[in-house]
Amino acid sequence: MNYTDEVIARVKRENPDEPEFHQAVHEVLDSICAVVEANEKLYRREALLERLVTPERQIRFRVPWIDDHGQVHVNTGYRVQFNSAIGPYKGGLRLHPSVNSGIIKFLGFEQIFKNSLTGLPIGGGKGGADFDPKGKSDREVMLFCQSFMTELCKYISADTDVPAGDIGTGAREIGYLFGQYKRIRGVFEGVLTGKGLSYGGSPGRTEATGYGLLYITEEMLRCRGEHLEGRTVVVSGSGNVALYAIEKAHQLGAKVLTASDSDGWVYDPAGIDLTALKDIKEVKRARLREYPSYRSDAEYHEGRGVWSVKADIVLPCATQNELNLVDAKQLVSNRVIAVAEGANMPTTEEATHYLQQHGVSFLPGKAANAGGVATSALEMSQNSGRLSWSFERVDEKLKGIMSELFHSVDSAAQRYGHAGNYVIGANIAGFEKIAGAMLAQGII
Ligand code: NDP
Ligand code: 2IT
Repeated sequence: MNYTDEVIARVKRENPDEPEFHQAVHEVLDSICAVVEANEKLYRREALLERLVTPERQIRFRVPWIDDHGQVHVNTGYRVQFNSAIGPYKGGLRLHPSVNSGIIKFLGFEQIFKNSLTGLPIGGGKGGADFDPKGKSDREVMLFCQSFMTELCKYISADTDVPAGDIGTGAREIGYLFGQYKRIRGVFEGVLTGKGLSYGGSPGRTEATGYGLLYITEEMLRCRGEHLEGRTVVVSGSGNVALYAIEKAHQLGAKVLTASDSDGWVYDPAGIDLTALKDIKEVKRARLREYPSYRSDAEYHEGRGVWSVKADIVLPCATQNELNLVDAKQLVSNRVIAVAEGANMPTTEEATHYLQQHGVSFLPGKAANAGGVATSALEMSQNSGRLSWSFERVDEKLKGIMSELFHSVDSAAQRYGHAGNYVIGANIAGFEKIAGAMLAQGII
């Protein structure tokens, strides 16, 4: 068995019942084979891959909280501090009933390579809880966040581990988490990113993941002599990433036809009305089925189905494994030219291969959605310097980071004889920097 296969088998053996973690490890190790083979003796002696797939630290804790009726609930909180070779652990907190240790590990593992690709000094981490903010009052969400942070604050700080948002964790939750950290630890520091602008947040962080997704997609198209302008786009999701992906797609002259949530999806032939969508999702925290009451020509469908809509560009922005092989076949028959992942691992491995084999340009999430964490790192810089930059300055930096990121991915793919395979390019470019830093720092 070759070294990468041995390590994949070991991960499956030592982390049973964690299919998403197995999937993320398989995708990365499978695509860095050439680099590993070229350095096999050294990597084996240093157990580099075994160390890479083993989190430096995993924290799991009880989160008790009281609902509005006086009933006590208990959730499980997680923080995986995966790899600090190139900087403090950095990555979001997911609040969703599906959260478990395997999901947090897959997200933390992806984050190592994504953060490396940004070119900024941030290590990989992720956390969250199996708490569902949907349908909870503000007070219940606050009590949950305070209880969660009462435990988490023992393990994080501005220089060691800096969490941020992810599914179910937006500005409201970050505010409550920050307040509790400050209260217990007694320090006002950049321990979280995605903060409100009046207390240390960076302009542009809210928009950054969606905007960055469109900046890198445009750069990829530009290198093929094409543009977003005049193109049709399908988007899944209607949360933070999806909303600002739609906004930037429209600003760049494309037309977004769809959005979705976990109940259903909308098709708006005139282009998604972002004001309506923001009102439903950001203001009312309501369901997408309300959309046709704003736009009478739009259709709402229960269940999944955005991938059946014919368009040029596909941006999955909801959750993992939401685009499978059947969907990929549909996209290819619809003559899609590019898929760029706004979400983390939204495309299954077999769907990814099918798309690539059929000439679809495929940008993996660790490259395509890196604008969010990159801007988080810019927020950390501003906090450390006790400064605040303008939106324009942050947005310009984000554009530059996404463009450089695309070219480092593209050139890594070319260097290893896989021109145009951005999965291989992203994994190799992300890995090379991490491997070098891990080797330089000795056996830790
Ligand atoms: P939000 O919570 O703001 O939005 C998530 C969206 O996806 C909602 O529309 C939600 O619908 C839908 N969704 C979530 N889970 C499911 C599910 N199991 N099935 C169907 N639909 C689902 O999260 P974000 O927009 O922040 O995150 C979206 C994706 O982007 C995630 O994969 C996240 O890890 C990734 N990401 C986020 C970044 C960020 O900066 N926020 C940065 C990089 C990646 P509903 O409301 O019905 O649950
Ligand atoms: O998946 C991700 O990159 C995020 N949820 C953002 C992490 C961050 O620290 O901004």
